[in-house]
Amino acid sequence: MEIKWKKVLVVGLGKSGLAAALFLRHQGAQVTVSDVRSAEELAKEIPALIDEGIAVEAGGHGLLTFRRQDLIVVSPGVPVDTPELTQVKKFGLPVIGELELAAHYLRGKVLAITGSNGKTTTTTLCGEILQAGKLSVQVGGNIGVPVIALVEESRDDGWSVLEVSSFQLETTDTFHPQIAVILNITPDHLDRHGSFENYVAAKERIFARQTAEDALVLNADDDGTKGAAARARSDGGPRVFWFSRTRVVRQGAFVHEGTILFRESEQAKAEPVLKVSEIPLKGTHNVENVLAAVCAARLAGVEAAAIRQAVIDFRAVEHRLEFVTTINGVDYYNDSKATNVDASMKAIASFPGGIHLILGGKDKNSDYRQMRTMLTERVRAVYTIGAAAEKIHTHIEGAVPIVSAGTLAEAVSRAGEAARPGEIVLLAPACSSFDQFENYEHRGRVFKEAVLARRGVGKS
Ligand code: UMA
Repeated sequence: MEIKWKKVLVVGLGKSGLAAALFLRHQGAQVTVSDVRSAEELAKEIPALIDEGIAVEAGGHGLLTFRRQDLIVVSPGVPVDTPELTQVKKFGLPVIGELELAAHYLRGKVLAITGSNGKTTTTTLCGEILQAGKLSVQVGGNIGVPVIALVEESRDDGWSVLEVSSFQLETTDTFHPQIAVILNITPDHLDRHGSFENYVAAKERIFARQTAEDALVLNADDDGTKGAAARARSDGGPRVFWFSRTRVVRQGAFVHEGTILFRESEQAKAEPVLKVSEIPLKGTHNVENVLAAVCAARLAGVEAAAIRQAVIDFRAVEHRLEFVTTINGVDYYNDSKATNVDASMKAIASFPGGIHLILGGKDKNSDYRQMRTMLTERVRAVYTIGAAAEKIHTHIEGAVPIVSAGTLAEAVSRAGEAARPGEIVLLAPACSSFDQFENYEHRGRVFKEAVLARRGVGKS
């Protein structure tokens, strides 16, 4: 991709936009960034950009700014149907995402992981396993480090382990991972993609450029990913490997009599990797994440013994069913990354019962009625917060007692007071955080602070 002297607009000045703008500038492009936030809100970012000779349009997107470019690079959080983008696409102006830009420059091999849930844990785990296998590895993507920021350090003989979201995949064209993993597909981000079909289509772009030399790892226990196999195999697509918690698969990773095994091909003998009881993470969904990581890591060439040790040494990722502390016999768990209904249900299913559950935030056009049976069976009370509280109340009324808490601090306080020794207070909100917080990490930190502030409360 020849960028030198080209006029390039970067849309969105978050982590991805900032990294993309600086990268493009260093490649010799004439760069402008455009963001809907005001100059005051961008006060921290603007001076560094001006110093680099990057022009900034703050407080909104101007159609003229968009039309003057040779190329437009969009941040993942910017919808592709933003009016200015729709307009310029009509004139044939190329519009690509930050991941696509990075794909043109990234050296070495790529292991990319997508899915509605489990991406962050599986990506982190894969990174640690590849490292344990003595491979040169860097980890990034939706996990928090823009892929474009990995380009400089990437090596021809190294691996980039990338968490990739539907937002990032939607705007890719040449992105080509040697190993792609789809963990599961359940409804999420319907507000952005418009329909479940569009969301699935965005996720499936992960294997659009794969060839017979590449591998696609799919979840045999997940209805959402099954259709992908047929679509991937057509036209000389990748070899498909499966992982399953419940059945023996022809090629891939599976559980048999409490042991995780890997089989490279239908003809090969299955080799034991580790025992399910050795996995240090809670919940059956984490067994699936480990299975996916085992499969991907074996395909990348890591020996079974190194995989086993890395899994045993692995600890929960922050904000993913993270144990916070025990106060007066009550265990507090932070699953702020449970930003959709399916993730929240997986968190609930990790405990037998006695759960005081904090739900709510910014709704994503979700159906919370699916949770009713599980709430009745395992949850003592739900504490609602944020903008989605009323909708959640309507959807789950009658299934479980509901406390309208409003804020996270209030929810922690009410749940902490109600919970008896041996019970659980769980933040698994089933919504995104942007109504009350900067992001899910911020929400998780506020939760943990509120929990830790309860130490000493109720003690005589
Ligand atoms: N903006 C505009 N115009 C718009 C919309 C937004 O100018 O129409 C501006 C905002 O004012 C803001 C900037 O765009 O200044 C934000 O861009 P962004 O939302 O792409 O945020 P980044 O900081 O670049 O973070 C992105 C991912 N964010 C999203 O996909 C929403 C981060 O994933 C990711 O970690 C980061 O790139 C690095 O790769 C977060 C996320 O919530 C964790 N992801 C979703 C999820 O996991 O469910 C997909």
